[in-house]
Amino acid sequence: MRERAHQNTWIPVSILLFIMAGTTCAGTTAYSFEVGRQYEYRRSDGTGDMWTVLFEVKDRVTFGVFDYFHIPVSNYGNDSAVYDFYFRVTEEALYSYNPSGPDYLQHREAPVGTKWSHYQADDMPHIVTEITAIEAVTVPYGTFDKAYVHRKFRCVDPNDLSKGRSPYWYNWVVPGVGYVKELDYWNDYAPAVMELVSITPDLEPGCLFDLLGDLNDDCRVDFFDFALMASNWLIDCEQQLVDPACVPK
Ligand SMILES: [Ca+2]
Repeated sequence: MRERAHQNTWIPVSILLFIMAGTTCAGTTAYSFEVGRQYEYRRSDGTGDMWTVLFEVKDRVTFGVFDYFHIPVSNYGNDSAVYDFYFRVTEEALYSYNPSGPDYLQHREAPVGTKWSHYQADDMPHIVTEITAIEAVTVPYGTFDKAYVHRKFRCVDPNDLSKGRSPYWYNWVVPGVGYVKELDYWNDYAPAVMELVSITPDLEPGCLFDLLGDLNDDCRVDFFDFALMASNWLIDCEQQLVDPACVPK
């Protein structure tokens, strides 16, 4: 028993050092961005037109204290235009770079009903986002059991929508993959539908075996799984409903 007790005190200290070193577990971020990776989408609208939209992860840049993926998005409006975006990814969220203030929280993995807004200068400067469902989704790239549905709209005043608001648009975000679908009611030929077709180079397939304790699905039970468990140590979802680690099944 003493030996076991000794082992049990050693392991948490190791985990603490591991976390303090800033190492994150491979495959656990909300998005699968890597420099050189390309995401191909198919977009269509009520006119019957269908076109290809590309997200290309070009390089990484540092603004202030954060690193961002520089991602040019081309042909979103079927017009060959290219727009540069700068995103940073955490284990449960995606932020876009804001040169004049805190970054914009675009997506996060959180319970249904979670709602937030941010300000981006425009005639309707407030963008309101709410997680309205966590559900399965099928797109040409594949079927996923769990996608976070984000419903968004712009408005003049989030506390008084009678002053003016846009139609909704919806995003489906799959943990570990990213943005797989968009449904946009804010155009003349709504809805416009955009779906993920391919990722190049493709993502590594997950483990093909059910292995109890393999939390990051890499076919091994090792220290990475232990660190994942330790990062949620003593969280009680029935007592701490607002903890972002508590995701409804
Ligand atoms: Ca594992």
